[in-house]
Amino acid sequence: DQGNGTDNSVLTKTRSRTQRPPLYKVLLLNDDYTPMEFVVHILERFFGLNHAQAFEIMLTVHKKGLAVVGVFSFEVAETKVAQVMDFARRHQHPLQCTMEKE
Ligand code: TYC
Repeated sequence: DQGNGTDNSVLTKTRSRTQRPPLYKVLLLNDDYTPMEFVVHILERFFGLNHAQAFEIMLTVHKKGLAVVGVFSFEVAETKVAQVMDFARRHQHPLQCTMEKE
């Protein structure tokens, strides 16, 4: 006791919030020209999806206009986008891939 009338039995704990790094969604956009098989190939090659998963996401993009392919740290998302855009450009397909903060 500090002898000054303060209640030493009351302890206040401040809960510290765990810091998590921001995550980024990688999005694939539809277009009228990129072949479906090419998109499936990209999803298998750069996102480690099996053929069925890749086909399903490709079809979602085709029907809805876009889909989230995966969620990653900034650096990984940036790398995936660059790999997809580079591969599409080298094959002269207009496929677009972007990222956005979750
Ligand atoms: N719409 C394209 C076609 O009919 C297929 C396609 C799917 C293109 C997904 C882009 O991200 C894409 N050939």
